[in-house]
Amino acid sequence: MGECPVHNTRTAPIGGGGTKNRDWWPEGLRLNILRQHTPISNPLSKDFDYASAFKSLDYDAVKKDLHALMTDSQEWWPADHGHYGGLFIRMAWHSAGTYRVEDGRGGGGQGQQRFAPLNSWPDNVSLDKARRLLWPIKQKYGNKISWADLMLLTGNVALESMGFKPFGFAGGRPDTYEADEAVYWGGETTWLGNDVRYSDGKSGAPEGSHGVVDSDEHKRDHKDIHSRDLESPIASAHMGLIYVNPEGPDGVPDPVAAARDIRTTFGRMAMNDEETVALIAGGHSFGKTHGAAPSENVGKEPEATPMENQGLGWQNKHGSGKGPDTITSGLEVIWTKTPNKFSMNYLEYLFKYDWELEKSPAGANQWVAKNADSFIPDAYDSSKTHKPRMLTTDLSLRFDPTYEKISRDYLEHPDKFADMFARAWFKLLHRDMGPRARWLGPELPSEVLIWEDPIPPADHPVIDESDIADLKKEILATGLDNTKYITTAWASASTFRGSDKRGGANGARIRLAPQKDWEVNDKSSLQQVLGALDNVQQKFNSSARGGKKVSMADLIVLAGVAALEKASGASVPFTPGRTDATQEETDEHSFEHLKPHHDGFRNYGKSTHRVNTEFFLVDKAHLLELSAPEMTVLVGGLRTLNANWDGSKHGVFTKRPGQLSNDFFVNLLDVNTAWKSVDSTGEMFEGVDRKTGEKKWSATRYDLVFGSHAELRAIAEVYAQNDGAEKFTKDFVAAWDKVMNLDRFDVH
Ligand code: HEB
Repeated sequence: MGECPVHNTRTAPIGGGGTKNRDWWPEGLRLNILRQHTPISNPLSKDFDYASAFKSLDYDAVKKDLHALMTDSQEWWPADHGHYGGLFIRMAWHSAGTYRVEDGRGGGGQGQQRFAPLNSWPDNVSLDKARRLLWPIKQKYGNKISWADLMLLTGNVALESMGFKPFGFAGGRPDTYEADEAVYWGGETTWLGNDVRYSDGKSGAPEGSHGVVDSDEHKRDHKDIHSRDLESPIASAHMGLIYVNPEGPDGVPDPVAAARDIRTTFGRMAMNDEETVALIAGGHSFGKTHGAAPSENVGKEPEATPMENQGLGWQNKHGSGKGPDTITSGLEVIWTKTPNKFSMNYLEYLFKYDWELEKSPAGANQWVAKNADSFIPDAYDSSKTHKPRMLTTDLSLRFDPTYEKISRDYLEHPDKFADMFARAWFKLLHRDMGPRARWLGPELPSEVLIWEDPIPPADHPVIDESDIADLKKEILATGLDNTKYITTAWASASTFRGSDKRGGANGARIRLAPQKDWEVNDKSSLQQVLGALDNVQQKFNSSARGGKKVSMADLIVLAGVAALEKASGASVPFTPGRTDATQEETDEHSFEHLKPHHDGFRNYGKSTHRVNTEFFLVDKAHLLELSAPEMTVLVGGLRTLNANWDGSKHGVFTKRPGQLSNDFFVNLLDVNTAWKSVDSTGEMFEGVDRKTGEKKWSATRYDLVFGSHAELRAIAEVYAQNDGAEKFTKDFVAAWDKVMNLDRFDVH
């Protein structure tokens, strides 16, 4: 009986095994994120529609089963204080809490907590048990409720079950069936590392953090705490954590420095100070933490645990390995006297007691109430009690001056606290769902929230085929350079991000701040387009057309369609029905996160010290839910349409700019052109005739990657071939139409 040798696919002589391109050329551009979540990885049939399946769900029955489960303690994983509520709230919060507003990725919308790396993150210890406890309910209701919805709904029901009234709930999150490779979680190669995400390499708290905090001693101003730059778009302080280290920055138990990290990370999740305090205080009004013994007792995470454990990781050798012997975070804290019932205890105790640093049984930094009686019930042994305890990050809510004001206000105004917690929790769970058109179920709140990026319903009949034909004529008769209609339509629609379903052409927010002022939208040309379309709109809307009106959002897209038809000779589909949002319906600050810093489709932006230009193109294509061929055909076509953001000629490899053609591909792949880099940064290139040396073209990395990258070149060849022109036009029009309608959840 020998030891099992080390097996891994790096060396395995099997399909998919061996040293791969990623190993040979770790710096190479990979297109893999454009190939995810295709029907090939989805076991449900192609015509399965989650929205209709959810509508047929007996929602009340699921909720009833969830309520029953809360107190149905299972021998294999017993419930603390006889209630699973705390565990389930943490599961839902960790599911949704990976969301970050900067790129809209992460979040609970795909049920990704089931897959690596999230299923195995050090912050997600024991949540494998929470999901397994839910399996009988998932099994019972099948495809009518996704894991993504079920996990979040369970968090909501947990709150209800413990006496807190949530703001509402919406279903409508279809599951994915493979690990999402698109999210940048950080560049670190060790769990809990943070050596890459802070540019200045700074970590932790200032010197001299001490062991006792009372009302004044520990209070310091923000300016005493050095800032540290968390790289974008990350929203957590360590690899493998949802937000921050509970013991304090890099383990240093300093509540004020911890507040700084909380503010940064929760801010990245789109939460302000009021929401942040409400979430932490509300969340930690329930449940307990688990650190019965040192973490050496704990085995491998789910992804690496031996097969016989069936995906249940972190096998615990300490005592029974469960119940009172559970080791999750390594901290051992019960915040309130009624961990399975909502109360104001958390905020009360936070201010009532002075706090003394201690070590948990697992050796982690935590705080115990000085001079307090021991009155908090043990989770399992009714003869035992505990003193109130807190995490370093809990004390942040008192010792950070701004958080303190908010916390005291909540303590004095329980209704305000409850209202803010309910709203922030709802936002947490729904932030990445996109517009209300995607929200399903009987528990939608009627109040419209600004972070929904609301779009008003149409208050007039929608334009029909003959209106559309007339409007196209009117648009083309304005005499404006058609290219401007194409870039504006693109600018309007391409803010969409499939990650959190924000942005897009609907609402015509390109007329509004901040979008109208973005550099990439070339203000003067945008204003010309909007002015011209305004005239068309006024004329149409004041004519007697049976009350029909055309929105600016529709007109912007239609102008792109008309211009493209003229430039291509092809007919381009158009789906009307968009409406216009107002400035009041637009959260300027939040919209700023949609601002493109790079848009390779319009040849905008270049390399940063961490990322090469062409990688940004793939990133953007992913947010636009494009495949590699769609990305390719769009870039090539837009170049011939002369649609660069600043009107430059880079990549415009054609003698007939403004006309849609496959010239970009034909000329890029022409072997008679020799390319050379013409700037020190490697961003700009010049193509010359090999024989005469005459300059033919100029190009950026966005352009040349379609000839240099072997897989993109293979696609480019298809469009450059003699039999490629017709296919090119057809594919371009289809991809264009797809982008224009990405946000039309109202029609598809
Ligand atoms: Fe929390 C728990 C941390 C926030 C809810 N938390 C917990 C813990 C920790 C933490 C460490 C423990 C785990 C174990 O089991 O051991 N948090 C934390 C932090 C933060 C938080 C650091 C930031 C600052 N939370 C939070 C929020 C929420 C929560 C926001 C919601 C809303 N948590 C929670 C709960 C719990 C916890 C419910 C309990 C669990 C149980 O009971 O199991």
